[in-house]
Parts: sequence; C-alpha cells; structure tokens
Amino acid sequence: MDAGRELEQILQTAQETIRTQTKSEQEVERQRVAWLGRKSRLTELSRQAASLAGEQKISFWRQFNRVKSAIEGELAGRRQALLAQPAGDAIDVTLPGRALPQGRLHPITQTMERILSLFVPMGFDILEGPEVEFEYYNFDALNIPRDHPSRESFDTFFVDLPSPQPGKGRLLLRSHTSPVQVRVMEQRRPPLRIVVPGRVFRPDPLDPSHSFTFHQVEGLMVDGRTSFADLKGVLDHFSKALFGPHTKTRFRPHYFPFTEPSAEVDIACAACHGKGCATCGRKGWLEIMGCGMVHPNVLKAGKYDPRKVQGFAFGMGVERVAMLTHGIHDIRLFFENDLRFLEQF
Ligand code: 2U9
Repeated sequence: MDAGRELEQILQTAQETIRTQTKSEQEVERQRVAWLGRKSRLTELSRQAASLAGEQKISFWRQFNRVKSAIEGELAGRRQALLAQPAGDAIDVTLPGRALPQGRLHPITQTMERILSLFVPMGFDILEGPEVEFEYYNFDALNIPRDHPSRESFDTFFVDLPSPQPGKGRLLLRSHTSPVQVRVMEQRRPPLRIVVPGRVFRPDPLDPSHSFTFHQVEGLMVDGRTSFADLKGVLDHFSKALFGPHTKTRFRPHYFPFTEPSAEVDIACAACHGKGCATCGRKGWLEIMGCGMVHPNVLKAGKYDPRKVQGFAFGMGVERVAMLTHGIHDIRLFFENDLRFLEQF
C-alpha cells in the first residue's frame, strides 16, 4: 500500500476508535499514545519518509501534517466533551431538589376530627377512656340486662386476665365508647355536654360493611331540662354542617337498652334526593346514627338523680360516616393501609 492511502486509512480508523472508545481521560491518553506515540504507525511512516525527495517528499509531509492535526483535533474534542460531562458520582447542584413524601392523617382520623369540630362550638367537651373495660361499665351501667344476647362471648372480646376489680366484672375490649360517658358521670356533676371518640371491638366476621374493630363518636348532654327537642336540634344542625345545608333528617323510632325513647337518624339520600337509588338501597334514606333520651337506670348508674336531671345521647360509626362522605363501598380499605388508597385523602 502506498503511504498516501495508508495515511488516509489511519485517519479514518483513528477517528472512529477515538469517537467510540474513549469514556474517560485515561482512555483518551491511551488512544493518543496508540495513534501518535513513538511506536505508532504514523511515527514509523514519518521515519520512512526520510528516503523521499522532491515532489513526493512535499506531498507526503503535507498529507502527514493534515492527518496528524486531524487526529489531535479529535483527541482534544473528546477531552473537552468528557470535561463537560460530570463523573458518575458528582453532585449537580443545579438540579431541582427531590420532593420528600408528605405524610397526612388517616381518613378515619380526618373524619373523626371533622365530626368532633362540629360539636365543640355547641359547647361539647372532648373526652376519651380506656379500650380495655370492665363488664360493669360496658354493660351493667348501661342497662344492658344480664341475659342480653350481646353479653355472650361471641359478641364481645373478653380479655383472658383476672379482673383487678372483681366487683366490676370481667375485663373486655369495649364494644362501644358508652362506658366512657358513665365514667365521666361518676366524676362530673351535671350540666354535662361531652363527645367521646374512640376505637371499639366486636367479633363480627369481616365483610364490606363490618369489621372487628372500628371507631365511634358518641355524645351525651345532661342538665335539668334537656329535651328530645334539644336532641333533634343538635343532631339536625350537625347533619346539615356535615352533609350540606340542604340535608333533610328524619328520626325513626328504634330500641336501645340505654335510651328511652330511642331513634335512628336518617338523612335523605343526596344521590337521589329521597327517590331511592343504589346508594341508599332504594330506600331514599341513609342511616347515619342512633340516639335517644338517657334511660333513668343509666342516669342512676352515673350517680345522677333521674327526678332532677334528664338528657340525650347519640352514637355514630366513624367508618360509616367516612364511607358516606367519600363514596367508599368497603370498610376494609380503611384497615389495609394501601398507600394508593390512603394518598387520596
Ligand atoms: C350513656 C347513655 C347513653 C349512646 C348511644 C347509640 C344510640 C347508637 C350506634 C351507632 C352506630 C353504635 O357505631 S354504632 O354501631 N350507637 O345508635 N349510641 S344512643 O347512648 C348512651 C351512651 C352513654 C351514659
């Protein structure tokens, strides 16, 4: 091969190799040595050129210098490119920061706080009590008879420990927050206006509307003349504040051992305005809570004199309220802690 063709071929191969195989400055240096170093083919050709003369000599050196500068240019270009590109472990301080995931309250906590916040301006204090209770506060004091079916173990989680106060019966996981109101009555004289949030336990099999643990907000108001009209006023105001100012309520007679008379509170279904649809099971109404005038036996258990004071009580399930306000159809979603669900609140 004549020197001219070989020079062209060296240039081509050198440019291609330098472009594709130099990922670091060391590799650029290695390529420089390979193509331009003392032992390179280019240097060898320049030595052989000593034997050339005249036109051939001039033309060789012209081409040689062009090829050498082109290779040097290619190497310089790669060096520049590598300098501009940060190394793998370098920190680019101009990049925008990575957002930290932001926490939030569980939808049940949010709903509970919303419910409580509506009673506070009406003068209700917020109080809490123990989740492990005595049989006395959970049942006897609330006028739930000894032979009542919910006393049976399948309706209550009994705690397998000796009772520290046998006079107050066995230990159990409270099945409602009502025992807290009894404890408060023992400690505070009327007038009384309290709301009690908390977790309760019932051995129900899991299904879309039942869980073995859920949350309640219950309320109790007692003074010399608190009437069923006050009960209706407070709960109607609450329902309108929670579900919207045009919400209609209805009080439907019911039975609870701890209140007499008792009622369940329904709101007109907002989805169909009382006509009946899938949301309300074609009834036109949605049950949101229970209520009633405190039974005289319960007032007595709290050391209140039923001839001197009277009052009302109510109770609601927080999960049920959250399901109604957010259109959720399965209570289990609240307990599964799937972030794809929780992040929507
Ligand atoms: C005392 C006196 C009376 C609390 C009440 C209800 C009606 C009621 C249920 C709603 C759905 C529980 O979560 S739920 O299953 N509650 O219907 N609760 S009156 O009555 C009391 C409480 C304490 C001293």
